[in-house]
Parts: sequence; C-alpha cells; structure tokens
Amino acid sequence: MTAVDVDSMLVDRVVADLDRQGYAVVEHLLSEADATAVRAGLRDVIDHTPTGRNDFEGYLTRRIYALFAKSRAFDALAVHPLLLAVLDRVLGTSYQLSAPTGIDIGPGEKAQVLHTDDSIYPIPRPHPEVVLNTMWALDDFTPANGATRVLPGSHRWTDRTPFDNHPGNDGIEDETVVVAMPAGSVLFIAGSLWHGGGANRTDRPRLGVLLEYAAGWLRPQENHILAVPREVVAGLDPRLQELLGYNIHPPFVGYVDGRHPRRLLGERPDIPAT
Ligand SMILES: O=C(O)CCC(=O)C(=O)O
Repeated sequence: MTAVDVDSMLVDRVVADLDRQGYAVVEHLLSEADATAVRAGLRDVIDHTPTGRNDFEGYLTRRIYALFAKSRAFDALAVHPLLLAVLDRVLGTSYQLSAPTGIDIGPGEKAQVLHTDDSIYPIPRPHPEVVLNTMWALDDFTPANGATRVLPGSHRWTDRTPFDNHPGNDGIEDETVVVAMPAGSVLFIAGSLWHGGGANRTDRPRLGVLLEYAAGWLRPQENHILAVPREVVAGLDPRLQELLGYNIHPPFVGYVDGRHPRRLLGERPDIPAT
C-alpha cells in the first residue's frame, strides 16, 4: 500500500455524514487484494485468540486486543491520510489511538448489544465528539454475517436510549440500519452514535478491525504503553508512535520526567528538549 494524497471533497463528505447521521462509509478504501493481504496477515493471530468472555465481546467472537503488539497489518492504515484528515476535523489536532481491536464474529454469534463508544467516559450528553471509531471491513459485511448496525442520528439523542420501552433491545430494531459494505471499506462511527455488531447467521466468520481514536486529553481504552513493547514501538512510523501514546496533549499532558515521551524512543531533533 502506498500513501495517497487526501481527497478534500471526500473528507468533507465524511465529516458532513458524521455530523448529520453519526456515521459515514467509504467503500473500497483498500483494494480487494490489499484487504485479502491484511486478512491473511491476521489469520495466525486470530487462530491464537480466544473467544469472548461475555455478551459484549460475544461468546463466539474472537477479539484481538493489543493489535499493534501482534501484527504489522494496520501500521499504515492507522495513519492513513483520509483518517488523519477526518480526525483533525472531528477531534481537533490532538488525538490518540484508543482501542485498536480485531473482531472476528463467529458463525452463530448473536447481535451485540447496542452501545456508544464514548459511554465509558463520564461526560454528559450532548458534548462535542471526543471519540471517533473506524471499522475496517476485511470480509464483505452483509446483513447475514454480522455487519455493524447503527441507529442513524442517535449521536444527537440526549433524552433517549435504544432501551427505553424496548426491554431486550427488540423494538428498536426497525430503526436500526445494517451497514453492508464490501471488503476493503471503512465505516466511520461517531463516539456518541448507538451501534453494535450484528448476528452472524452464516457458516463463516466476519472479520473487521476497529481503529478507535480518542481526544488526546482522555485516557485511552487500552494502555498501549504497557501493551506494545517499547522496542516494537521504536521501529514504527513516528506518527504511529505518537498515536500509541508517545505524545503529549499540549501544553504538557503526558510528559515523562518533565520531558516529551518521544525521547524514550530516542532523540528527535524536531521536538524541543523540554
Ligand atoms: O463488530 C462490529 O461490527 C462492531 C463492534 C463494536 O461496536 C464494539 O465492539 O465496540
């Protein structure tokens, strides 16, 4: 995969869709061949990943945590120019990776409970977006195999949840949109949008990878500093190093011994010594 110039009209469209409906789809951001290569690169990791431990993870679903410790398949995608341009517009210029997670929904898995990704932070709604998630489809996402479900416009809900008058999450399903998309596509999900994985009624797993980002001043969901060995991070692209926590939120949130954390990976003349 080669770096591509960012298409500003595409960025505008994604940002507008996120604002209007809380999600946006870009089809074929990866070619079919690239999607196949990324999927193949994750195969071994998936084979060594246990199934989930609760309803949210899914008892028939494998979730790859500590993704950047286990695979190089997403190094370039995490700093894809389109993502960074959209993130700059939605979260501002200070953000970080929060929860990079491979999700292989197994045959027979039931639908995941609808949730918002920012609900883990105690911030009353409404609020400016502090989380932006991206779901990279590595298989075709279909209504049958567990494509992500979204509630369009629910990122604006302040006095409503999918569970009001809908015990068991049933009655809300007619408002839910299943985001079918071909392998290689990316679904952007605003942190305040209600969504969830779908049920897999096929006999094959559905693989997607979430690259979730959060504002630079928040604690990321996964502690990358402990999850990804420093010698691995040292070999990565400097922007990815920053996204994995070797960065500050200005003026100095995240310093180490009074200095920029990037210094733990070696000297960088472009960063002041303080
Ligand atoms: O697998 C999916 O389609 C969505 C998963 C999700 O939203 C999550 O686990 O937070």
